[in-house]
Amino acid sequence: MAVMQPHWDIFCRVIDNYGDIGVCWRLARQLASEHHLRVRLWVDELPSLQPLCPALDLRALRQCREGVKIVLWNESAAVDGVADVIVEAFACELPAAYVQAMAESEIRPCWINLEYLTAEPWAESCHGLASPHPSLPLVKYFFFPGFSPATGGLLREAGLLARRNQEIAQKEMCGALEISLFCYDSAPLGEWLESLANSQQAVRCYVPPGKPLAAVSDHLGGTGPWQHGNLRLEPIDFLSQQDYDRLLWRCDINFVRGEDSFVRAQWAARPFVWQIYQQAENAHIVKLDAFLERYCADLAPDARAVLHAMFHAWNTGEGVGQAWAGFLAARQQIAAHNANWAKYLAQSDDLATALVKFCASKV
Ligand code: TRH
Repeated sequence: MAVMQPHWDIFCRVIDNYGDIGVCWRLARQLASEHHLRVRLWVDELPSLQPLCPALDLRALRQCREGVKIVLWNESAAVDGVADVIVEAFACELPAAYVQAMAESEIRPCWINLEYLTAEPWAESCHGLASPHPSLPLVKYFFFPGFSPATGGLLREAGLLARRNQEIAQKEMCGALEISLFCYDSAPLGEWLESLANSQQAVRCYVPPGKPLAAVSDHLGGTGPWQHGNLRLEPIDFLSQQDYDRLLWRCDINFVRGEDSFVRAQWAARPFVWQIYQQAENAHIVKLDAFLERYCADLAPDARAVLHAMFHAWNTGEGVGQAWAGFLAARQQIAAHNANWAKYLAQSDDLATALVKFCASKV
């Protein structure tokens, strides 16, 4: 007798940028391809998914892509059956009718609130906590991604690091220092671009569309490509998630932002600089420091100071020129550290596996 594949529903509301849908799309694909689950991804805005999934049909209310059923989550989306596991991404609030159907279903589904990534220690104590529904016989569990075995881990596809190593081994040298620049339009580019323009070595910087390109255009005018002293800046297309990984593996240094590209840069194990998503009252700086604390824990004080200076300069706009000079000089040491850091992170279960195990323990 054929065994029914468990059915998972992932709900995602796009707030801004590509982070929410980037995480959900990656998770959905991995659950379907590696864990053989029937996955539906409910998303309230198809255009934000399209750059990540170019084959998406913006007019289709339901469609199947890369093994995932994608449903446009709007007011009229019908609730046609409750899944075995429901992932509510980033507290996006499920439709009331769906929650009611969950409460009425014969076998209670497992309800997960997938949280944003943070290195703050409180995430470890909150990971896996149960939150009973105030009026319905339902329990929601908090699931925190993170950097330690006490959390739900990080998204990492099977064989990712082997594919990375293979690709890096085949890399053809281009002679220039290659940098990818995925940043917000608030990034403090001025001093940094001048440092690169004046560098001894030729620099080639790849600039994705949207905010990164807008930030560069603001400083240099026009739409590029630009040759600025020894620096060449090349606008590139928005890549699929797989091709974006390849770009990170190829580049000598990666500038990343938000959540998902930040994680991918850690798997790439190249030196990287993170622009964190800005929050009110500088809450993001607390998160930045919590990450630096973990990431730099095993480093000698001088290297720790270099990383601290560069990440802070990039996020506050102060002292970028000097911090960059220090970062560049410590590049080899940072690369070695990042290789160890990626190995350490890869000792924990990847997030999809951890989530599958967690849910299995709750039903
Ligand atoms: O787009 P982001 O700034 O997303 C942010 C953060 O996630 C933030 O925490 C969240 O609150 C906010 O959105 C709403 O950065 P992030 O997280 O790196 O997401 C970008 C996604 O786009 C990621 O999945 C990588 C992917 N990407 C590509 O697939 N191709 C590309 O060419 C590029 C540049 C990115």
